[in-house]
Amino acid sequence: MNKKDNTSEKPTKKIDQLEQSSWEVEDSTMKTNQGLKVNDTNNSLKAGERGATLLEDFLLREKITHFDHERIPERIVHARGSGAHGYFELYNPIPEYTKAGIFNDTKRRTPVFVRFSTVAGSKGSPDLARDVRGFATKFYTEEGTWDLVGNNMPIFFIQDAMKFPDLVHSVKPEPNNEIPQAASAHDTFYDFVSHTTETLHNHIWAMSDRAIPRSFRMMEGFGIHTFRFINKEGESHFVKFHWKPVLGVHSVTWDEAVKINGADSDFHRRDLWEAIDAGHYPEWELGVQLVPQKDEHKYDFDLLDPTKLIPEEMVPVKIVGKMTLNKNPENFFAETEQVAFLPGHIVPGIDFTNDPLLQGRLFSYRDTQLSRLGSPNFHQIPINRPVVDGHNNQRDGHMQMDIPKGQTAYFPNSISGGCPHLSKMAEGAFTSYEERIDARKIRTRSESFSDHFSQPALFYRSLSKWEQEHVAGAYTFELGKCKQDAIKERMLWLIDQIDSDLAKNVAKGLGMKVPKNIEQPINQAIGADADVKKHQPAAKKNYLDKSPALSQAKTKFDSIVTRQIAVLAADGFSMKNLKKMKSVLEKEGATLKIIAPMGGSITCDENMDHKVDASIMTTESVLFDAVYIPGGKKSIEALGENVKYIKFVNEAFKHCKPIAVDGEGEEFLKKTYAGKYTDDKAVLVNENATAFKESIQKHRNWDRREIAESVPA
Ligand code: HDE
Repeated sequence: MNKKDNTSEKPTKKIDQLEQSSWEVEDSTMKTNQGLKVNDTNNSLKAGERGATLLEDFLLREKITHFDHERIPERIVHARGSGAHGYFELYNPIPEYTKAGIFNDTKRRTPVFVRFSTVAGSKGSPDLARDVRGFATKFYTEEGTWDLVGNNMPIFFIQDAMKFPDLVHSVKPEPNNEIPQAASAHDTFYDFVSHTTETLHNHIWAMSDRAIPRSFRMMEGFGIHTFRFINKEGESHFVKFHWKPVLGVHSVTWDEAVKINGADSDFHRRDLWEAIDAGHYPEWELGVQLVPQKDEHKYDFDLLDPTKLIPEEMVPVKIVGKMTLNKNPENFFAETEQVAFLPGHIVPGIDFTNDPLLQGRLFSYRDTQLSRLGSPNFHQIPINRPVVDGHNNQRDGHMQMDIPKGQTAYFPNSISGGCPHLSKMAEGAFTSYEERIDARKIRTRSESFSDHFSQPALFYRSLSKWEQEHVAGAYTFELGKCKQDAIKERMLWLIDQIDSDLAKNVAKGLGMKVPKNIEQPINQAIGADADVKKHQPAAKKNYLDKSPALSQAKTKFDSIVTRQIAVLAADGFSMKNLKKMKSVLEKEGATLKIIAPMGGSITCDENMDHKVDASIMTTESVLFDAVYIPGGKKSIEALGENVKYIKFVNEAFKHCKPIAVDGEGEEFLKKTYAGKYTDDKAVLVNENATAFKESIQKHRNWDRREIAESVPA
């Protein structure tokens, strides 16, 4: 993790460009948009002190008209998002695979802007919805802008762009009553999923802990589609992109997610902002899975099918560089809201495949920006401007920000000496990979896309026991929220095709039985004239027993950087105890926050005042990663008299978090559930700070989960 250093880590040209275009004025006088100095922005122009407002009031009209148009349409999906600036650096050149400058020049520090998002909820929806997260990166490269518009799961719900409106309409609030917000747990979504079996793989990921991340900074990212790398010789390799978070992949529990949404619905947004602000810059390594062109048909799945991943055990992820996010936006709207990502923004050395979902996206995103940002000039908005300026004969349009000069706006011309002139491939021009195509024009789905069960089953098999239990809990919750039994039955039958134990567990929770047969054919995502049998999901295959890379239990557990530790204390707490913990945990990058009975400050047993970070009335256990209770007789007595502290610790215990107490803290612990289980490896009584640190590194003690379930918090 890099520490804050404003000058040396500035992502060069892009930030300079943004700063130049930012709204900076030298004198602080208020002026209208036409530069007129304003002497009153509080009162409209009236006919007399108590009279009617005059139509003449151009100051009122300018102010109100601008306000009336402050909102732009929110994104139809991924409306709720948070962004940050940073840069990408390459470890080693890979010219054998791609000629892209960003993958060949280790001296470059390519500026990036990343926007993380949820998918289903609207702009003001809570951060901890069970949902896929968007992970979109704009690389401002010297050869033009490259957008890698991915998610935090390596596969997508559907195989063909034609199904996207159906998918989104099914998961969005139901159209008659606009309920539920930012939630997939309702009939229309499961009606769609249970009839569209290609969704099952992404769906089981959405039922896993990946859908409730601890932080954007602790999520993987994936380009999902198979793209192409093209080298100088014009050779193609298939490539899949992976972002690997340096902090590892960690999540919260569902019970926590529900409570976090109430306690701090900006939890992820705040977490990202505060980490960057504190100089704990989030980092991800970029990895690529490479498949030579000749191996296109080597696998048991189709590389063009976006509902399939390539297990890392079959094609390893080659780490090529690192991204660091080191600057918060100056203005949410100007940057995070107006940023426009397009999968069609690529650079020489990267190209598309015929993945039918990707092909549709190449159309959709430009179209979306036209309606969202309202003009084909959206590339002129500062956040969307490439670091190499465009130069062509496109002209005019809404909100033209440039003043193109000269007499000609066409090609070819002689009046302007042929400018702007064309460039050759050898000079770095983009040319498409010359893929040979010899085909019939046809509206259908390839049979090689019909395996809908093997990879959901592989994913489930690869999870640890606790992860599997969370998946079962999520299915049970989601289906439990559905009203129609027919939908639940279809889902149970489908889950049974993935894993029969999983189906039995879910059925038990629903108070239902797994149906033996289901009215066939179940997959309805086919054309009216299609051969129905041919399009039903193919029999499950087992080409790999397990893919450990898919399990969060196999992630990194070596850091406590940015972990939030609640220190429960009142007047008279032991300073010696707190010092001991602070010196170790803060050195390792964790943040300790004093949670006192009231705001203001408290006095320790050494008679010093300490600023309170939050009163117990204004915060919640779910907002912290671990709890520490220093000793001090008076302090412990005060905590023991306040039921909110007992609830705080009970919840931390329920969520399998590390809890440490020192001195008289042990007395307080006895009043909580944690006090009954002091042999628990993450309940530490009078232990050293290093033991607590190691416990926090492990994120949670999942071995506690059965006992935790019984805690009525
Ligand atoms: Fe998107 N998607 N999408 N999507 N998507 C949008 O574009 C769309 C898909 C993803 O932070 C929209 O600017 C279609 C896959 C992210 O600004 C829209 C299809 C993946 C973001 C759109 C897909 C994504 C979007 C809405 C099926 C992962 C947020 C606003 C063919 C690889 C980007 C906008 C940001 C946003 C369309 C499928 C990721 C409507 C038609 C697959 C991260 O254009």
